[in-house]
Amino acid sequence: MNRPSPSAITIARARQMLESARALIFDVDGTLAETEEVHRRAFNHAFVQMRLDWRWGRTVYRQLLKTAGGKERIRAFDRSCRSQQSLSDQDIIELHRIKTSRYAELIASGDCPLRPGVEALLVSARRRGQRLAIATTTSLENIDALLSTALGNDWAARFDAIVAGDEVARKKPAPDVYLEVLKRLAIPASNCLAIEDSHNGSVAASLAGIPVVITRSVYFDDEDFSEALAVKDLAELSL
Ligand code: XBP
Ligand code: MG
Repeated sequence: MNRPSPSAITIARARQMLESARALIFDVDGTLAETEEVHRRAFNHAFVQMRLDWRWGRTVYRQLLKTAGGKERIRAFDRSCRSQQSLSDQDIIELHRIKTSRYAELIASGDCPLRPGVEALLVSARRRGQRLAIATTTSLENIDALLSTALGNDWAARFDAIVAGDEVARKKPAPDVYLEVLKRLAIPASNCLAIEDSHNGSVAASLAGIPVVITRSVYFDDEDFSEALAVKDLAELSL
């Protein structure tokens, strides 16, 4: 008798969790779309505009992604490359503003589509009567840039709750964004499913008591997700 492979078991289990959850809570960056490469380009654009001799290559950025939050990432990098922080909080806010503006321009070009299986899952979930939510570290501005390009200007109508990083006290891996989504949905954590791509996101959802399915993204393709169900992408779970 042919035993199912571990990946077949994982896919079957993840598919069952996706179908039976009362609400699906999506991370954004790396999960809905491979946006981190666009973020990285936008950061580098902002460094040039602010006349900083910084440039984040892919290898450095992969490490910097361990810090959730663009402003927090800039601050962490600044502290790592100088004995004391040289950028003021105002500098960081201005740098991040320039970066966010450039990110929106790059996303509007249409070069960053939703990942395989994402839109089909949003449609099938709605058809099953499931609630949909977003729990992300990025800003509402960035979510709007991505989803208005990918889903149209009425994209927000698809979601029952949308919580962005700056709306809560602590960013991932703290559970704050997920706890706020649960509050707005008024659904128990165990009846929901979080869909994530990073260790920070998996920890944040788990701390909120929410089961997690990982969809591997480019910048976290080598991450150890032994504590969660990990699939290559949501197209494997097309229902
Ligand atoms: C990923 C992040 C964000 C983005 C950059 O968020 O950590 O900080 O890298 O966006 P997600 P900002 O939880 O969606 O994976 O510069 O707006 O923070
Ligand atoms: Mg992510």
